[in-house]
Amino acid sequence: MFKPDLTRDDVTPESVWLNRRQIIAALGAGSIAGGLPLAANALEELEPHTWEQITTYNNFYEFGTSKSDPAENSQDMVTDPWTVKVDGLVDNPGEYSLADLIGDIPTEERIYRFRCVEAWSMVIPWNGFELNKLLNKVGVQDGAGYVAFETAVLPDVMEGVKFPILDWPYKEGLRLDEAMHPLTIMATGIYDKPIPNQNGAPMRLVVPWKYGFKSIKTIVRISLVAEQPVNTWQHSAANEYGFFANVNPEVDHPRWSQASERVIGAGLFGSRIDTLMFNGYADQVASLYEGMDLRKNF
Ligand SMILES: Nc1nc2c(c(=O)[nH]1)N[C@H]1C(S)=C(S)[C@@H](COP(=O)(O)O)O[C@H]1N2
Ligand SMILES: [Mo]
Repeated sequence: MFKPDLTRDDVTPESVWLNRRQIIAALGAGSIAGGLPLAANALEELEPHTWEQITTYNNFYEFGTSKSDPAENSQDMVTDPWTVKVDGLVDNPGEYSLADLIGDIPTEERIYRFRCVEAWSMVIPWNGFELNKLLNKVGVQDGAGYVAFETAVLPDVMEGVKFPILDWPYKEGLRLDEAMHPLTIMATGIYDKPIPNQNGAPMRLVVPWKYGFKSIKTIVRISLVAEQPVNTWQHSAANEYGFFANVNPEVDHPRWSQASERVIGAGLFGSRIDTLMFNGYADQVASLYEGMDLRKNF
C-alpha cells in the first residue's frame, strides 16, 4: 500500500521501527557502546530539525558557496510577483503567474528526510503539493519522458551567478514516472510559513529519496521533454554526480563514503547515522528502478 509521507503521528512508531533496525545494525558492527549513539540518533532522526537549522545551513550556490551565504545574501530577492514558464510537450504551455499555476491545488505538510550528497542530513517539515497535480493541470503529452527544471538567474541579487561556479541557470531533471510519484513535491513552505529565500522561494522541488542537489530551488521554468536532460551537477562532474542521484549507501562518491551521514545539530550521543537505501523510502520507490544497475545509473 502506498504510504504518502511521514506525519507527526507517524514519528513514534516509525522511530521505534528504525531504532530497532539501527540497533541491530550497530550490534552487528560491534560493541554495545557503539550501538547507543546510533540508537539515539535514529530516534532523533525523524524529529524535524529546527527552523533555525533548516534556514541557516543551506546550499544555494547562486548566493555563495558557504553554508551561511544563502541566508545572509538572499534577502533582497523579490519572489512576488513570480512567473514560471511551462513549455515543451504540454497541452497548456505558457508563462504563468505562480498563483495561476498553483491555482486551487491545496498544500499539505510532508515531513521528509533530506540527505545531501555531501553526507549531511536533516528532517524538514515541508508544506507543498504533489508535482503530479501541477503536471496533470498543464497536461503532459505523449512522448514526454522527462521533466526539466530551471532556477532563476538574477544577477542583481545573486552574486554567485556572475561567476562560472556552475553552468547557470541551475538545471535539474526527473524521469516522468519519478516526477509523477506521490512522494515528489513542490514546496512553498516550511513549518507552515512561506518558504524562505535561502530554501528556494517561492517554489522548489523536493524529491526525498534522491540526493539534495536534485531538489532544485527558485524554479522559473518547467519543460516536458522527450530526452533525458543534463543536470547542472552532472554537467559539472559526470563521474561524481549522475542523473538519478538516488540515495544509496552502497555506492560511494569517488571522494567519500555514502554509507553514513552527519545529522545536522545532533549533539550528545554523536552525530552520525547509517544512511538508508533510497533515504528510507525504498518500500515506495525501489520498484521504479527494477532491473537497473544502480552503480551504473548512479
Ligand atoms: N538553484 C539551486 N538549487 C539547489 C542548489 C543550488 O545551489 N542552487 N543546491 C542543492 C543542494 S546541493 C542541496 S543539498 C539542497 C539544499 O536545500 P536546503 O538549503 O533547503 O536544505 O538544494 C539543492 N538545490
Ligand atoms: Mo547537496
